[in-house]
Amino acid sequence: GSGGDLDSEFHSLTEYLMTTLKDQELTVLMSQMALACKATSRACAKAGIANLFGMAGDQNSSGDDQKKLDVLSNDIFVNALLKSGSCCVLVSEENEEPIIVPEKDAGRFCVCFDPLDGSSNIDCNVSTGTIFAVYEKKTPGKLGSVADVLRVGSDIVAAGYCMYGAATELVLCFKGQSVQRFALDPSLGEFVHTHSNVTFPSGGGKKIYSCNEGNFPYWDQPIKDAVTEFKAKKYALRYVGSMVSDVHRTILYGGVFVYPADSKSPKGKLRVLYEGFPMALLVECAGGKASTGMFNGSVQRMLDLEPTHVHERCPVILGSPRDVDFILSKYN
Ligand code: AHM
Ligand code: MG
Repeated sequence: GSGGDLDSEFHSLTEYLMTTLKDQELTVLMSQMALACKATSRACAKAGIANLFGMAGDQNSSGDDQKKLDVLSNDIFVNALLKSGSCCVLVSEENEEPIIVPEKDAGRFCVCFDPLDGSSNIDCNVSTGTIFAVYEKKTPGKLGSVADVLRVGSDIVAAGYCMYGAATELVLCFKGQSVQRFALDPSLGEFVHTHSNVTFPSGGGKKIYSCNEGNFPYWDQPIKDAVTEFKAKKYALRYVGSMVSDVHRTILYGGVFVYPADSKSPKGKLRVLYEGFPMALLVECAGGKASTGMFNGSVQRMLDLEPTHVHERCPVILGSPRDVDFILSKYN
């Protein structure tokens, strides 16, 4: 709309889903995802007041301490997705075992998600986010199985993240379509469509590298060489430590995000199903590249991996082709 404080024309997420998807079950699923994102956004914003900071006294599947907000947001997503009637398998970072949806509530889709990623940032009010990937069931019958989610990343039909930052933003990509941005208007309670066809800046964008450089001593020589050369080329280092924020900035400003394998964690830190894959799909749809770097003896496109376990990890190198190719050239 034009002029004034209040617009008279809105383009909402709901409108986008209903006019572009032509798939009622997927539309319902995405609406429930968006609702869960709004509820999680509200929970994060109120955490200090509602005394949600701190531990819930439990551990998650990776053995990390679980925070109250982690538990709450996981419940929010699991409940919203179960009720959607469009899911048959749910894989959450917070649940050791995949949730197989009972037949009476089951639908065609499988969702892998990290309900509140970057949880080490919660207590100091730094941005966190939700990351998710959606697959269509491939095994016969109504009941889903783990085989429906242990497959190559290029099978993903929809991926996205929601960032709980100064503003809450939802970034989405449906298979074969471009990346879309939506911002939560809290007074409207709606995600408003702000940008279509989101792409990396041409030429690679700002010269930024993003990694936990404290791990430098544990990296392989090619990663060390690449990062040392970034410094020599006067790149800026930007690292939030929340994957959603670091990837969001990388897509919008350019540069590269790296969480490589290292001698402490030979498979890297990040999870294939609900961190590596969805971000790789979004980055590729935005014209970037996503690789594992050297992993199991070869440099692999991330979306070509075939995970064998729902909580499997993989090394991550993603960003503008300029910088990803530069890093990968160090392996030649
Ligand atoms: P989490 O799922 O336990 O929150 O861990 C994932 C997070 C990512 O958001 C981030 O990219 C990475 O861990 C940061 O790790 P580190 O603290 O080792 O730099
Ligand atoms: Mg995580």
